[in-house]
Amino acid sequence: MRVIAACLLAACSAAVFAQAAGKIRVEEPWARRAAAMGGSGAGNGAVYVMLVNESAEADALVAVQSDAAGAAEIHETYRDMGMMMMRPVKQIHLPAGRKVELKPGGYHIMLLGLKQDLKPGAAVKLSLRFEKAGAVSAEATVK
Ligand SMILES: [Cu+2]
Repeated sequence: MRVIAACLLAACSAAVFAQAAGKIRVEEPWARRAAAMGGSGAGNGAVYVMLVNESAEADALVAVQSDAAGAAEIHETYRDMGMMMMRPVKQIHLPAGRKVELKPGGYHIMLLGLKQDLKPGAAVKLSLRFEKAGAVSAEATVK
């Protein structure tokens, strides 16, 4: 315990800060099955998460991968003629030092062609790729 404390206070702190630079924190990812749109077997899901850009540089979420689905896309929700629609976007901009929340009615990660049943409590593994921070793995809890 004493060794760890000394380490944190002295030499290691520089290393810890260096490691944190250019990093994106992926907070509390969660997933749910998407409302059925037609009766196409496999079904889709959506993942929501808080992305925290802890670096002094802007970054962007540019791609997502998940073994739980045939494909994963970054989507935004928009309203057209009073209907809630969604469409893929190339990226989600993450300003330096800011949080961007992916949430119902806004940005989300779309899981297309689920290979895994999204049962509440189950975990969905994801890999989020950021323009500067690179790949960050995350595990979303199904709600
Ligand atoms: Cu979507």
